[in-house]
Amino acid sequence: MAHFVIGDVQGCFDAFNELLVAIEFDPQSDQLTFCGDLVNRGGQSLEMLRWAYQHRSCCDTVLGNHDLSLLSKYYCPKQRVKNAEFDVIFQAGDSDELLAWLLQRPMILEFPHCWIVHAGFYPLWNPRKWHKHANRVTEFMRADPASFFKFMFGNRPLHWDKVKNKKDKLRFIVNAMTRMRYLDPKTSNLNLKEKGTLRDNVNLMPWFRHPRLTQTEKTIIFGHWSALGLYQDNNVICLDTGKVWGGMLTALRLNDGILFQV
Ligand SMILES: [Mn+2]
Repeated sequence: MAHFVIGDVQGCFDAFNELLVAIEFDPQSDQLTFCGDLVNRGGQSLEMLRWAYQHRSCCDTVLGNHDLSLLSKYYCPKQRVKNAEFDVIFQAGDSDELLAWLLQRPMILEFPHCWIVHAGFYPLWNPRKWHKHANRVTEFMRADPASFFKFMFGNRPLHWDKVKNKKDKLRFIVNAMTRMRYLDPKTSNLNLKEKGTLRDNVNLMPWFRHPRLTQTEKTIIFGHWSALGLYQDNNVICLDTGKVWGGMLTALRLNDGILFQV
């Protein structure tokens, strides 16, 4: 049995199928975990979501910011900003089933040797807290999606210590887990604006370089940061290789660490 982790597909379903061939994926015996952002911008979000749902017995995903954006447009129709690719999903006969499945996906997943999260792990939380905070979000979101998505968007607060109420808390957790790339090295505030390569932002600290994260008991596998691309350090692996921006789609076989790209 092989277990593969796949980076941000973002609706690039043709490339995803090529990758399945390259990794010789067997749904009968293999397992597949996505780093989130299954949908948006690639043009085939419905196909991708449908595939993931139909293979839910052997496949799972953590939620990414684009997945949350799709859910927010579904559960808060009044907030809908135009997105033709999402409209295709809403008009499909199976959209209710697909979105209900997506809403039940976790924010983080833990396996014997790794954690999987869309953007990263906020360094001021320990692994026990990561789970606790991830569960807070999923519990609230599943229980009352319509009110959750009304306050989920926004950049503030930038630091966990600045959290004043429950909404702040949930918004901060979502931002840390699905949007974070850089931190201010002095304050550890989230920087949710910079997206560039490590060389473009030498005055900022990538979240995984925070002193509290230089040693973790498991490898942290994430996506979201296409400018970082395929990145492996001692305890972190980024698998977002920017397929939707003309780059590659990447799979990591956890059994032996072999990478596959199309
Ligand atoms: Mn993302």
